[in-house]
Amino acid sequence: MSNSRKGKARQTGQTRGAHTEGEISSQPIVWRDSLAGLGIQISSLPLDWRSCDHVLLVGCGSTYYLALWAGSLIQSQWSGRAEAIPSSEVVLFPEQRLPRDGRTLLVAVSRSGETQETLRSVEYFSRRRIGKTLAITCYPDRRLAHITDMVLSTPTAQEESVVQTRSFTSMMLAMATFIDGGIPPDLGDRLQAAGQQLLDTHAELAAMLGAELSLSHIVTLGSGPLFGLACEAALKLKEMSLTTSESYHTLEVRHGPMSMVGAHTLIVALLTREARQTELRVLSDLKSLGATTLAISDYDLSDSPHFIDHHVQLPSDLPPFWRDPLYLVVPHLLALERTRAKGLDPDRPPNLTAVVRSV
Ligand code: F1P
Repeated sequence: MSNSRKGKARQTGQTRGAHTEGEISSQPIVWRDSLAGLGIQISSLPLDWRSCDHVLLVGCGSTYYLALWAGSLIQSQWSGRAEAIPSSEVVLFPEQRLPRDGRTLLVAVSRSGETQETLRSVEYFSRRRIGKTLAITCYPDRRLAHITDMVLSTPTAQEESVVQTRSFTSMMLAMATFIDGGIPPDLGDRLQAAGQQLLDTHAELAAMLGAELSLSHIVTLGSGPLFGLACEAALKLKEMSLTTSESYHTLEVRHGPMSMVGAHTLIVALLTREARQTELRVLSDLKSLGATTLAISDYDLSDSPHFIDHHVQLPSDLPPFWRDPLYLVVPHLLALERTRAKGLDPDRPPNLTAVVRSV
């Protein structure tokens, strides 16, 4: 290829994905706006989930992973039962998957509010009259919001792209508002500042790692609620950059998947405080197999253990689960950069549509 053609190809590669890039980089301001709206909505939501016996959370793809994150968080602070399942499980196996007794709240998460499996799961649940339904969505005017009893929405997070980025992190804030029953004071400004700082500080790291195409296998790890976010990070890399990516509960990677780890593997580890020592030992094992490691934590690792190649530190002074959207910012950038480095278009992943309308 001539130099001028190469230059042109590189330029096209760089400008592809304008929607996705805009959606990723606008997250801080969109979070602040979403929180302002959610503060008003939550004040008139007529239900406290603690008054139920079960909370069942459903979604598809990204929004199922959001449900996994939330289910784990709810369960960690409650003696009732919280469970996240794909919407399709309710549609296909209702007798097995719906609680038989007690008061159940169904929380249906869907960016579009039009995914058939999620609509069908709500319709089925409502027909059974076993409890109330809540929609968490970016579209308060679409069908899901019309068929549920309650809605929390983040319309400013709507997207042009097929792949969910700011919609996901903003719906996490809707879920956090629901779990907390309100919003901590000044959170919008603080989260906006923290998000902007992450974007500014780690753009170069994401570009450098994203361009490292010899890393052809990406494994994302997370324990507890962070497992759902690890799944979402892997899905971004898969959908956008067509990279073989897998997600595991952090210690699970040692039970089989480790056989595939080597110099071609990038480990993206979302680390918890609670399991710090054990999780770091897993990273050390993976490094000794030749993997490159990227750790994302809300604690300091400046003594830089030799087995951590790259570290993203999140602020530790934000309330616990409210800061969780920050875990996804660098994985978003990494997916975007890798997609561009492969000459693909982040706005147009092959084979995917924004909404799956058939069951
Ligand atoms: C969820 C979904 C995902 C898919 C893609 C587009 O839709 O279809 O299943 O992986 O990211 O979104 P929704 O119900 O959240 O609108």
